[in-house]
Amino acid sequence: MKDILNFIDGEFTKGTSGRTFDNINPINGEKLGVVHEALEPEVDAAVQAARRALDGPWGTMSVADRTALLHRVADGINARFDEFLDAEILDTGKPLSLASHIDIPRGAANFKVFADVVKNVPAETFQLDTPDGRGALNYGLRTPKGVVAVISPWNLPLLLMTWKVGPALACGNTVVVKPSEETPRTTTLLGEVMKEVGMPDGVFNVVHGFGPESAGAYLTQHPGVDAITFTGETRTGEAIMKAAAVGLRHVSMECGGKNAGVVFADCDLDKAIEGTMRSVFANCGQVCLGTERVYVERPIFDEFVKRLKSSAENLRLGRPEDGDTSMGPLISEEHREKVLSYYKLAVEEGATVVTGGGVPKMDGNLASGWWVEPTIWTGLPETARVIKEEVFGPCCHVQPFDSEDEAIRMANHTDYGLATAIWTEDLSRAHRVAAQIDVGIAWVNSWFLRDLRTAFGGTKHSGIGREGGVHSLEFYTELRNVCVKL
Ligand code: NAD
Ligand code: 6OD
Repeated sequence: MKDILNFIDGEFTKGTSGRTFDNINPINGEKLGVVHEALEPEVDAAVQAARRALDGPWGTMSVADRTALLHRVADGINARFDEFLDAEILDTGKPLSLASHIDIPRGAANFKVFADVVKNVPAETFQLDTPDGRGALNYGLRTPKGVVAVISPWNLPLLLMTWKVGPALACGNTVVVKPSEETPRTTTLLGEVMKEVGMPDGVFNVVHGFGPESAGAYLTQHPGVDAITFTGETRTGEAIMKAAAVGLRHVSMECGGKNAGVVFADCDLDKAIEGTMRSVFANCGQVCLGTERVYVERPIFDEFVKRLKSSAENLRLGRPEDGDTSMGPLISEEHREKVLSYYKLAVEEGATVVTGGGVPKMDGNLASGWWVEPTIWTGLPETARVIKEEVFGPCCHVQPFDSEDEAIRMANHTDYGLATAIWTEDLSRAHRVAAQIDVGIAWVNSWFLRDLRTAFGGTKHSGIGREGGVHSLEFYTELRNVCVKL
């Protein structure tokens, strides 16, 4: 059993707190090892190391050298692909097929793509006429924000952490990362890759722990942090924004969702079922972009529910490495209690359980893991809590609608605004509906189809700001205008 350590100023360290917490395998509840918790002294050391690194070789490195180094980080992840895969699977229990196609490749791509974005985005320039006729030239100069705190969640640990670290480093910042306490492994492994590829000490630091009274709170409250980029629950985002208000630190917030799928009768039903299945059940429903509310036009409602039920009942729950496993467990016992409480609540609120709703019977030692059944409900009123609150589990409610306007109204009837998936073969309708659902990301006849150059983020309680492509540069740099009188 290998201890999981903090990574500060280029060194792996237990720190001085002496506090550890258990690293648990979600598939069977077994303890895999311990994680060394960072408290104030470790967080302070990490922030100071990150600050020093800004004044060191990292701060003076040319963009060409910096971006080349980030390409080497991506190559370093790919060179140790199987180790990253094993680490992610141990922490999350997700199917190997998912982690090997999505999580780990995206972990590497996040470094390459943003290195290339930084090299290719032109600066803005404006020529100004002046009374003497000689004029002036304005140009925008991007400088790093400084020390960036990255607070990341457990559902796509490497993918979502590097989605922030990639652009932050590409823009010349240094980072202190606080991965989720549930999933410390791949972030720690990235520390090894950073060392191998010659990243200067202090550029990438990792502190482990929880939120309140632990590494998360100490990091976001630290006055040496210039900007905070966060992915996680909306309520946590609110707490972090309060911390960031002191000293007017910049924040980027990628928070929860209660996303609607809208399925029109003119859709290609095979594609709509396949896409809705992925959007509801991928990663055991633990995807912020996932669909928890499905609105289906009445003429195909019964057929849709019948086919979705049959597909859900064909999902194979099992060990990550088994080739036919399509769904893993939830992340933790605590999260399973939360999801099961919604399963119970749905029934209390009057739902018809189409399938699932409980705990599956698993074989052998899997019986002590955090499994739940894929679940589909119908029949809830729009006022039900299960319709309004994010469950973050493998479940959805399916509801009929009779007109485009009604579908749009119901899709928008939520405090969240992250994503939607619209299923129709009528392109005019697709554009019309996409323009009217209040979200940051609208997919048409697809789901989680990502182009990292595009804006990513949410409206309402789903977040503040946009990352992706040039939008990441906007968050991770300050834009200085230089005005040169000619
Ligand atoms: P969470 O908010 O519980 O935790 C996220 C991170 O914040 C963890 O590292 C945690 O330790 C830390 N944290 C908790 N309290 C803190 C505090 N007071 N100060 C500083 N740090 C603190 O979220 P989670 O349970 O890990 O992830 C699931 C949630 O994340 C869901 O709501 C999901 O929708 C959301 N999410 C959103 C996106 C997006 O892109 N919008 C992506 C993935 C997940
Ligand atoms: O693909 C991404 O860049 C991204 N941020 C995905 C978020 C998924 C939420 O669980």
